[in-house]
Order: sequence, then structure tokens, then C-alpha cells
Amino acid sequence: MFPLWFLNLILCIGLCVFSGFSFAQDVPLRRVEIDSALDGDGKALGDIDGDGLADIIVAGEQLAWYRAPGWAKTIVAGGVDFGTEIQVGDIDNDGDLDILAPDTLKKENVLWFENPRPPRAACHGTVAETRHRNSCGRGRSASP
Ligand SMILES: [Ca+2]
Ligand SMILES: [Ca+2]
Ligand SMILES: [Ca+2]
Repeated sequence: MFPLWFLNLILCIGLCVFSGFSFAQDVPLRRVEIDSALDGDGKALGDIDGDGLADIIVAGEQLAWYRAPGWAKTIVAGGVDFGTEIQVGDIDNDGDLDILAPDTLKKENVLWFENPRPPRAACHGTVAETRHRNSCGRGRSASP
């Protein structure tokens, strides 16, 4: 008895061999250096500015994002040592991507950075509220 995943693997390999498909197809990738001055411990992709193009988020001694396609750099935060496990997602449920990044110098210090889009002109809130909720009051409180 073989597990289903093993049988699927054998089937896939057999189909690739008999169909002439090669895993080593010649797909030349072009190297593009985005930033030689920032050590990239944490990397993520996400459309930070909402233009439909995936931007690059890098964390190390700084947290920065690079706007596609020209890779203009925006520093989000510095003075800490961000870890490798950064994530991008709409943490406050306001429709834009925020960044979650742990600070490895301060143990048990998980930080998230709210994306300022969309403009907050019509919304008001205190600093304490905006740490866990967006300025329009949407999202969930992080308090128990
Ligand atoms: Ca973008
Ligand atoms: Ca958001
Ligand atoms: Ca926002």
C-alpha cells in the first residue's frame, strides 16, 4: 500500500517523461539588484500602494518597501532588528495591506505597521485606537 501522494508523484513523473516535458526547461531569469545597502532578513511581496503591481517588502536593520516597477524605496521603520518572519496582510480590514514584523532585539515584541491608505480624512480616532483598529473604527481590538 502506497500513500496517495506517492502514487500521484509517480503518475506525474510518468506523464512528464512520456509527454517529453522537462523540469529543466530553459527559462533564463534576469538578475535585478533592488538594494545593495539593506540586509534582507525578511522578505515579502504585496501590493502596498494598491496599483495592482506586487511591491517588495524587506526587513533587516530597517523595514522598507520598494514600489514596483521602478523600486523606489520607502523606509517604514528603523532602529530595530526585524526578523525573518514578516507577513503582509490586511490586519485591520480596511482594504489595504499592512505589514507584520517581529523585532528580534526585543523578545516577544511583535509589531504591525498600518498602511496609511486610504486617506483618513473622513475618519477620526485616537492613537490607542489606531494601534488595533483602523481610523474608521473597522477591525478588531487586540485586547482580550
Ligand atoms: Ca504596488
Ligand atoms: Ca489594512
Ligand atoms: Ca489603511
